[in-house]
Amino acid sequence: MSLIYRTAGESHGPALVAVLEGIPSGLPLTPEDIDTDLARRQLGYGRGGRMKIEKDRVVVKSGLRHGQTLGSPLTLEIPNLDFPNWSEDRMAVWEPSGDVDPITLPRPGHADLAGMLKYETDDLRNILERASARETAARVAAGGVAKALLRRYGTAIRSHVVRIGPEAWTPAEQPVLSDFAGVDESPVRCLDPEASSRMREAIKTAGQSHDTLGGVFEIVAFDPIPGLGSHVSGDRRLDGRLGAAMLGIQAIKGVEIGAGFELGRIPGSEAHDEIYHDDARGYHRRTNRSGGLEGGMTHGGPLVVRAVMKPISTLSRPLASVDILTKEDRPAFKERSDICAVPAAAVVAEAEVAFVLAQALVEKFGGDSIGQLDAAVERYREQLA
Ligand code: EPS
Repeated sequence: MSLIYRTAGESHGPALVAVLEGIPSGLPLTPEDIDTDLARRQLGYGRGGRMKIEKDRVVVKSGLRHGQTLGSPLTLEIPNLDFPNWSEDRMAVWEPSGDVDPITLPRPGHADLAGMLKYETDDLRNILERASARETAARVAAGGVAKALLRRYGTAIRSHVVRIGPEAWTPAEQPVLSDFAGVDESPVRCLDPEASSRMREAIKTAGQSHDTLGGVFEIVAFDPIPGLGSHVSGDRRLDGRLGAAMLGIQAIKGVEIGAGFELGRIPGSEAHDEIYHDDARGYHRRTNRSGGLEGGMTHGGPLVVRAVMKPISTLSRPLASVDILTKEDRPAFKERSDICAVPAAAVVAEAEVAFVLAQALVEKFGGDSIGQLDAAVERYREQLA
């Protein structure tokens, strides 16, 4: 059995839910393993009014007893505290008591228009409620469980923002684990204080001009077990699986692993990470242009993934659109939204990277209980030593 998750839930519906299957029995979990990341996802300069309403906390509905997983499907629910404001009319689950105006002005860049054509609706709310990035709260909850599993085997996952709109900051050297200690204190989750202020200003300026901003973030997984993923088939290469996981996040339009697109510019003599060995460290590298993956497998060095998020498509000064009922030219509709959610997207991407690694871990080592998994990992580590 491999490890899978599914989410369900609408942005202004009763709740968001994640169901995970394949977590071995006996994994200890605490509420903090999930709630800490849920709270981190709500942060970041440039979020909208919704984040003042929601206090995302997990309610576990199945799969856990006395703080340990049972090996059965784990159901994680995050109630939408805003739902009572929508439950009678716009998001009534059953027939509403009065009329509800449909939304008919699709936003360029959003799922609205393609979704309306595909799902045969003339109320765009039927599409946008699920397309909303509010869904990522459920992914982060699932990622909290994956992180707890990985932590047991010494892997830690961190993220930082390296660009917001025109303002960029790239560290001179690949950051180490301790560099991330204060990253959540930055209003934009950037490791450099001076760049943080520039990024914050850029968001403020965008907000003042009724605009939105995207950006770039980087995820680093420290000390992955070597040999996760496989070179033998395309769908088992971790590069592809991580790419798909990143591009499956709302508004993500590009992904790089390690030096990424830069590798197209430099010669082979500068593009690879030379191999060394000593007794203390075993095999190691002095550079990490591969981003920790060779042949689609972890080699044990830090796994580095970067992704770009496009600017949010809900604009308070809307772009040109067409009314889907009358076909008249009209500005797109406005909905309460964020100016910039790149810092939050980085937290979501941590969860996705964690899930891909946890999946690869469970595939490689198997076992239905955590004791069986521990024993298999231990045997493998002895083989590597
Ligand atoms: C939210 C993400 C954004 C917010 C949403 C909450 O979703 P979207 O992708 O639809 O812009 O706008 O909040 C609201 C929909 C609202 O009512 O303010 C999130 O990350 O929780």
